[in-house]
Amino acid sequence: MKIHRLELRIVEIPYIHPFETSFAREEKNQELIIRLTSGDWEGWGECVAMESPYYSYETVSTAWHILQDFIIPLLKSTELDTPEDLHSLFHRIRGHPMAKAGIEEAFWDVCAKKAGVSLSHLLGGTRKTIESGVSIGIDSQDVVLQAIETRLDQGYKRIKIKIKPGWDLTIVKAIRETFGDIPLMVDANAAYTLDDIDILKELDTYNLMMIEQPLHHDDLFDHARLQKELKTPLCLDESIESLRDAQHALEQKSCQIINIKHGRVGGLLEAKAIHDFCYHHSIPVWAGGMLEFGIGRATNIALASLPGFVLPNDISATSRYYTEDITESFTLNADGTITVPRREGIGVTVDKTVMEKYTLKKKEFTLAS
Ligand code: OSB
Ligand code: MG
Repeated sequence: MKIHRLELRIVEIPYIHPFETSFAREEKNQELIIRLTSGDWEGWGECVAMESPYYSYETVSTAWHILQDFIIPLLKSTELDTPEDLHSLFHRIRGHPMAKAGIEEAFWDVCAKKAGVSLSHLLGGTRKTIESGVSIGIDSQDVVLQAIETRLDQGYKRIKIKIKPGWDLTIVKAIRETFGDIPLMVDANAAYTLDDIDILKELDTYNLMMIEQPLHHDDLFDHARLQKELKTPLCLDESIESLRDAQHALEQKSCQIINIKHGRVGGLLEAKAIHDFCYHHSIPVWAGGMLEFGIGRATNIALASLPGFVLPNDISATSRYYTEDITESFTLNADGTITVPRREGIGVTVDKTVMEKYTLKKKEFTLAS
């Protein structure tokens, strides 16, 4: 198939609550939305690069640049049949996994629609529902405890809180005192070093499900040293950018659990390869999130329907993030799960009127006639 037209647009939607991590406090989310057509088929992708280079070096602007100036020209009049074909096209472009993943996602959507199956089915998904957890940002103790109570009442299967030096032991202790032994984990987004070993050892006494990415964003070595000192499993997010990273991390015991985000690893093909490897070696994985809009959320859900996603995912109902979204909303089932869309492709419909309302910039490209 040929890709005939492609559209890039930046869409910005405010969060219901500001979201604070160890790297930033943000009031809104910008995503680069990709629409491509092949004949009468339409595919959608959501590039998860953020506005600022704090989680990853990519930004909305670098993704736009890489797509417009390097990836889109390669697609001109090119015949592509599978996501593998797409990868061999942009293989020479180093890095920029989120830009690549965004366009790959739109291509998978078209492939699934043409095949008349859901994205979950095309990926090899086996679950009808996925387990939903919730990620709670840094805030005052009252706000965090209240948020946890609300989310537990709604039925979320586990609570993840963001931590940073100075916001760690006190809040974890308060949560344990208030809510007892709920499924709880912490995510530091690389805010600690091995010099903080005393704090990390103290965190080790709270029966956490895991500690996510405590150390440097690109490290495997120090995490292996830390894991030796702790009984709590370490989970890597930022440090795993490819299957090779996952293999190296597991070989040197840098972690016991992996958070898979297809944007971070350059697409669903690589995400599935990491999943397959971990599944084969009985390493638990779960799907991370980047506060996606409906297109990205639908894709995360399809990915999390694979059998190795055995831990609750950072995939919450739309209402945890936004009052209005560019697709229909995802809701939480009574048992704390979200239903995997069964319709063809990503299984959600983009509301073009809503999307237009939040669009900051757009550009269309004609690739073949
Ligand atoms: O580290 O998992 C992370 C959001 C933006 C950037 C990094 C992270 C996150 C989250 C949000 O934790 C998870 C979600 O989408 O619900
Ligand atoms: Mg994380």
